[in-house]
Amino acid sequence: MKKSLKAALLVTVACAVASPALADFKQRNIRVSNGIAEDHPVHNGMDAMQQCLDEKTGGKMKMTGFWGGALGGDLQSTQSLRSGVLDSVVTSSSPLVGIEPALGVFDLPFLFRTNEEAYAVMDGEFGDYINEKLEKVGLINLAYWENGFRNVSNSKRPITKWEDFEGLKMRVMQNNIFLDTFSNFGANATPMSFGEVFSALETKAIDAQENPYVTIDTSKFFEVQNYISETKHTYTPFLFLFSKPIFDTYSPEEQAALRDCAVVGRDVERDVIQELNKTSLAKMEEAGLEFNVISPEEQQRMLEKSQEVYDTHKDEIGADVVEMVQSTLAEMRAQ
Ligand code: TK8
Repeated sequence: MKKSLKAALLVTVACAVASPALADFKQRNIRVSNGIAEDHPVHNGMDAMQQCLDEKTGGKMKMTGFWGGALGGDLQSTQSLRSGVLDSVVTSSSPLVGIEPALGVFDLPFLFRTNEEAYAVMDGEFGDYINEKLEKVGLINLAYWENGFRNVSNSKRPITKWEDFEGLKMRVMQNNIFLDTFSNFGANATPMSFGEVFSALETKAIDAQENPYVTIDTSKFFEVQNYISETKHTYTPFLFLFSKPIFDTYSPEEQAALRDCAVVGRDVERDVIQELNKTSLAKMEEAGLEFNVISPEEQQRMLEKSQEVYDTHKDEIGADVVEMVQSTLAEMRAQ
């Protein structure tokens, strides 16, 4: 055999061994819509996810992130997924309760106490159960990423007890559980999409908003706020959603690569958030914001005050759904 032919054959054989299933992957250009800014840890997670996809697919599946709501807000992008005109979105679960009411369970105030509790619920059977419900409304949740525990910022005063919310003009997500939670504390709560928050704070149309530290930092809300109070009133997941109509046209290998690599990205994203939480808070204090932490006793008072919010929303979320999470948590806490 001629030397060059032999060499060529060897290369072909080597490639076939290294990546036996490359034929199962097509060139894919996946648009990923994000409401948050480009320097949010979701970006680090997506880089890790991309590297994983490159390895699995020989560089065939490519994601492009769009940031700051460039492709539309959370709700709008999610609707575009359902109709198959957009591939993917990383969104908080909260604005989607109109599409899937069971997601409202995550919005119940003071449900989770730690990240570990949230991870155990989301990454386990319960998370799968919610994912099945999402599939029925045209959405594939590749994995639960993190937005995180939410804290309150405002331009008026420190929040040390629920009475301090009295009369605060407060932006809440487009979600009735949040609306009721803060109205119940006496705030003048207004639902608003994320993309409108900065200018509403800047023009003083609103006094207050609530989000995880890293989101308050990267979306620059702290630049137009004076107080930051650690309330940890809710843990909000980010869902890494994929359009079911588009997902259904992918090969099983492509689908598995997306799911597996979304988990790789999730772990990186969660880690980077834990790191950045500290730096984000330090940066905000350095910028002159007054910082306080509400006491565990006050958190308990807020939870008790919020029982009526649980009662009002339990049925629409699904009593079984709420009980499933509560019993998982009770088990964890008993250990
Ligand atoms: C980003 C949002 C945001 C959420 C909100 O798209 O709306 O306040 O917490 O992080 O999903």
